[in-house]
Amino acid sequence: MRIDVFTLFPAMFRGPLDESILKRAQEQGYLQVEIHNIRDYAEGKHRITDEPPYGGGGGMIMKVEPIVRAVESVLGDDLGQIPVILLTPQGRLFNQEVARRLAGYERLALICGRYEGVDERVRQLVVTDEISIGDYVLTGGELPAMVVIDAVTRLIPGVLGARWAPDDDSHATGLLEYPHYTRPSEFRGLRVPDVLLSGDHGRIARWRREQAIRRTWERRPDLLASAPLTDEERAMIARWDAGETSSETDGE
Ligand code: 9D3
Repeated sequence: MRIDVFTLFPAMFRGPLDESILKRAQEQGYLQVEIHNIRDYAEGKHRITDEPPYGGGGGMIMKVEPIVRAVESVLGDDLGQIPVILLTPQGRLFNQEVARRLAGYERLALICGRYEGVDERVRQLVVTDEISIGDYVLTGGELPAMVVIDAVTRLIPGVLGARWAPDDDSHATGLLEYPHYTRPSEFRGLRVPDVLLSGDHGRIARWRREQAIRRTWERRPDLLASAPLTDEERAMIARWDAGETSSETDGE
């Protein structure tokens, strides 16, 4: 996949893209990220990229010409075939389903909003989708663009290695993860649950499943409505809802 990023702060992308899985995905040819400085497409002695809004109101607005010139010159004839995504607080909320959809494209373009936002004509001329990563206020679209790149890249077949199926992870099963442990088996008096040392893979799988459901019930009950659960599992949740304590269900 090739991702073209349009930003006023290209240096922000260096660190995250040059480490770990994103770095390896680029080295191995699964991912190509091209960072474009919108300022390079601004004209005039001062290469101005933002101006105060018509009608007043304070703050600054990103000018239309540099952004449209940048996107048109990089995408060329492919404009119209490639999703051009504006990162903005006004966008649709990003989630795993959106990540999976975007991972199906061979190319994406991401425009990072800054200041109070972009001139509305950017939307009319080049933007096909708008994404927000959540209901909190950031300083611009750069960190959100990195979030999108990260979430999409790990879904590209081969990036996580053949042994790892990304659909095993929590937001794909619809549940939070069960508790994980590794050596040592005891640390400061805290023991790893015996079941995990038992070697009984059937029991381990049942314990993990129940823990995942329990954790989701405690922390993210909203996820349970759409999680794929058996009738038996729904009955177990109903007992928890009815006020049964965990000590009553923990003992075997
Ligand atoms: C007073 C109205 N503000 C909107 C909440 C103005 C405003 C604040 C922050 C306009 C832009 C920004 C910068 N944020 C982004 O560009 C942004 C963002 C975010 O702030 N939260 C979650 N996702 C995103 S994607 C882009």
